[in-house]
Parts: sequence; structure tokens; C-alpha cells
Amino acid sequence: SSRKPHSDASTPSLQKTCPLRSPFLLGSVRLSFEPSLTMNDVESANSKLIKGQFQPDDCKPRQNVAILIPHRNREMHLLYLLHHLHPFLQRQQLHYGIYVIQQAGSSVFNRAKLLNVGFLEALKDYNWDCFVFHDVDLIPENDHNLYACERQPKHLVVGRNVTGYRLRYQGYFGGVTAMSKEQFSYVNGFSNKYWGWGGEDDDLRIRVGIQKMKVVRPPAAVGRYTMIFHKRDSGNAVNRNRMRLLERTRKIWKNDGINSCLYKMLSVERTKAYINVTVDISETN
Ligand code: UD2
Ligand code: MN
Repeated sequence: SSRKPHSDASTPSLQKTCPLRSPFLLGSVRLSFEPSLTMNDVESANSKLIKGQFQPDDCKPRQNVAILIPHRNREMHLLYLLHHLHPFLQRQQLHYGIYVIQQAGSSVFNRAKLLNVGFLEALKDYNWDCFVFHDVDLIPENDHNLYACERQPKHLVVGRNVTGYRLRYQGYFGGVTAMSKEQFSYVNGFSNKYWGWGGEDDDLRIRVGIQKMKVVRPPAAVGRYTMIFHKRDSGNAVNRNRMRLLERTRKIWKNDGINSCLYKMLSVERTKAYINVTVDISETN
């Protein structure tokens, strides 16, 4: 061939790039929620995982993707998600790592700040191209829903079982979103100021708009999720301040985000099925 390999000397192999469309995709898959499922089951069903990461062995993946899951006290949901997500992502031929960001202590939950921490900590491991911000209780139903980044921020949840698979509202940006490292950096990440339920996803959406970026979505037939039924957690009461915060986003976003995210790392454990980052985020600024 007349084409020069584009890799440099440090690249171990001259593997071909994975195809644009993976040959392993199945489309819509049946989900299962066995009450007896254990972490052992998940680990032994996914023999190719190494410390929460996977890499295809037959081609060079098109993107390196960090999945970030904010978490506290939803162990069974986490198990069901990992059970489905690993084979799903492997069929997509991605190099990926799954990070679970655990909020330590019992102060009010802060989903957005946990995701900022996940972004900053994951980049210490590897120079990920793409970040998927993922609720613990949303299971993707169709593997054509690619967990990869596009030229614009992507919202992957077009519909959920609980809402008749319809988009909740025009500007909706919650649940599962994918942004490249650059896109997330342009908007200075999430706000750190949303304690409790609600608003943080709308805030990110405003930031995306300020940067003149446009949200893209997969087709409705593909962007389908099952949300595991749950009640509002204790420690995550509705944030009554959220409307006021949303009015201030344009004024403060430059100084409220990944560049102002204060936290205390408590531990990083690398198990086979995920990287467990435990953090104290109670410090505010
Ligand atoms: C919606 C959004 C979610 C977020 C939230 C408001 C969808 C599908 N999801 O979710 O992205 O914007 O509203 O904050 O629209 N969590 C824990 N432990 C807790 C509390 C929360 O692990 O004690 C995590 C977990 O990953 C959960 C996520 O935070 O999935 C969002 O919390 P939720 O599921 O209670 O809120 P929900 O379903 O209304
Ligand atoms: Mn939920």
C-alpha cells in the first residue's frame, strides 16, 4: 500500500482502525433484572476486563471513552447497569473505562459536582477523548446508541419506558450525555452549586448554548432506555434554589465549574468491573 502508517514509533501495533459500524451490534436487546445477580456474576461474564477498562484486541478503537456514574447507595442499580453496559460497550468496539464516583458522607447529594470530579480524576489515568455522564438507573435498550462523542454535545436519552419513550421537553439534557474532552472544557464542566435534585442538567445545557454548540440526539428508535423504578433518595431533596441558580449561569459559569471544583479524594479502588472513586465534596466555594 502507498499509505504511510499514521502511527508514531510509540504505538505498539499497526492495527487497523475499527470499522465505522461495528459488526457485533445486535440492535434492541432484551434486558434482565435478576434479583440474585452478584458482582461475581458480572466479573466472570466479562473476562476481558482489566481494572474497569476494556480494549478490543482485533482493531484500533475510534474513541477512548470514560463512562462516569455519580453514585451513592444504589448498589443494586449499579450492578444491573454494569451487567448490561459492559457487553453493550464491547459490542461497540470502544476502548472504555467505567468510573463510579461515590459521594462520601451523608450531606446533600450533588450529581454535577461528582461528575466534575470524575472528569478530573479520569484524566489522571488516561487522556480520554470522550466522556459519558451516566445516571446509575438508566439501562440502554439498543446498542446502535453509540457511546461515542460527536462534533456537538450528544444527549442519548430520547425516551424512557416511564415516559412513554417521548422526549420530556425541548431543552432536556438529563440522564445520559456524551461530550468530548474539548466540549466539556469549553463550558467549564458542570456547575458545582447544585445540591439536591434538579437543575444541574439544564445548567449544563445553558453552558452548551453559550458556546454556540448545538445538542444532537440519536433517532428515537435508538435512544431508548429503561429506568429502574425508584423513589427520590433521602439526601437528595428537590433543590428549591435551582431556578435562581439557572438565572445566574450566564454570569458565573466561567468561575464555577471544573476550574473551581474543590474536593478531597478519599480512595481509588480498581476492581475488575469498575474504578471506584470515593470523594468528599462537602467543601464549597
Ligand atoms: C433526573 C435526570 C438526572 C438528573 C436528575 C436531577 C433523567 C433520566 N435523569 O433523574 O440526570 O438531572 O433528574 O438531579 O432525566 N444518585 C445516587 N444516589 C442518590 C441520589 C442520586 O446514586 O442518593 C445518582 C444516580 O446516578 C441517579 C442520579 O444521581 O441516577 C439522578 O438522581 P435520580 O435518579 O434520583 O433523579 P431522576 O431519576 O429524577
Ligand atoms: Mn433516576
